[in-house]
Amino acid sequence: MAKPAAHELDDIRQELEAGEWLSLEDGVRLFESRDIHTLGEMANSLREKLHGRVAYYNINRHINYTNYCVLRCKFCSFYRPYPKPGVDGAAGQDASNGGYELSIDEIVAQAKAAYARGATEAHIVGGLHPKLPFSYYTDMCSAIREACPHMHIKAFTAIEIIHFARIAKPRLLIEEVLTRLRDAGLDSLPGGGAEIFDERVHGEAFKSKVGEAQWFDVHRAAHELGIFTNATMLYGHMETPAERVKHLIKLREHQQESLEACSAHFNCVIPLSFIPEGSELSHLHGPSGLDDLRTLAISRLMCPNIPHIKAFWIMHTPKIAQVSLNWGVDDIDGTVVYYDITKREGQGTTHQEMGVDRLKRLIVEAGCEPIERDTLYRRVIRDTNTWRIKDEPWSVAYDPCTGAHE
Ligand code: V47
Repeated sequence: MAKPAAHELDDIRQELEAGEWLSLEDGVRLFESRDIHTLGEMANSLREKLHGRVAYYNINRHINYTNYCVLRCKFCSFYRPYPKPGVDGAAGQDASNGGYELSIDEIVAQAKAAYARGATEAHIVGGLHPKLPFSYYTDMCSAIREACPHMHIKAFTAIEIIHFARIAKPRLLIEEVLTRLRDAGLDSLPGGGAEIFDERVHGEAFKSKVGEAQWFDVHRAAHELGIFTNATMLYGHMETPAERVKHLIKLREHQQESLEACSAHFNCVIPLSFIPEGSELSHLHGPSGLDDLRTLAISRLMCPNIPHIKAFWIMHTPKIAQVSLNWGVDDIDGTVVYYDITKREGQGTTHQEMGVDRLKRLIVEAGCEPIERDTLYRRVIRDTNTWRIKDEPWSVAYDPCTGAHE
């Protein structure tokens, strides 16, 4: 009998089956291959090896405390310049350019409302505000901790942490910033601000933002302190496939160091699909659905030592997030509720909410078992109006009827 013809991706499949890490060249070939079925199938096989048919979601609330930012990143449609005194009027909600900053009371009210509806996580990020003191951020964490004792506070990207170290009086080391925030109630760091780790892309799209070395310094310090973090990759703007693959390789190398030397590490990679609308790069198309699936699958294959791959439905759309559950992804994030940084699902409004029923339906229709997780991927167990984390002695009462989560 004739031997079946060798397939163009056979060698990559063999490397994966042997548990080897794929090279830069392998990753680029996966981006170039027209055989998207084999790519999806290989990513799904690794996903199933790690998580079976389970797919995670969570009940969370995003809070964006300000859109004032000292940076002017070309890909960002969220930032507003801080008003100059006597020119644009007073800072705050009424500023003429759409800028805002929330008071601690407003932030706590948002967190409390979500907690009362059963949310397990507050995801808090904002622009680099030129005026707010470091105490604003520690006060924010301690006030939420007091009002919502078991709510996981996942807050502040690496870029914000570096900003806090600079504005604190006297200046602080990264470790000191993290320790003070943790003492005030911070639990983990989200993965934002990584964009693409490449000098060329950095120079063109987000020149004034701190670079790769400092992003990793913050995550290294967090991991050494036992604080878990996430990692992102913002793709589909000015980068090449090779630059995406190099970014993923840097993440897995850092992860290996943390796994070997630290008590915490990256929990997940979140490839973020660039949304051009409203940004200085609005002339670009942004990634296609196929590019999204390819990038999610390749992220799974390039980073076998990072446990989870998350498709953030706000940026991928619920439809792509659902399909990606068979392309390497095991997590579609959460209820979100309000999201200011990009607007697609909400057709221009910041109210971008997905009910638990819809999250579960997307997962079940994809042939997976929906599991509610907390931020650290521990199982959340719900009764009619209490929730608890497996193996924890406490439980939280909530009222499922006060909102649209159910
Ligand atoms: O840091 C900014 C990106 C990030 C655009 O850790 C854009 O669980 C697409 O990091 N199009 C914030 N993306 C979001 C983020 C995140 C989201 C969900 C979960 C987690 C997590 C983290 O969004 C920014 C930036 O990289 N971003 N502008 C844009 N136009």
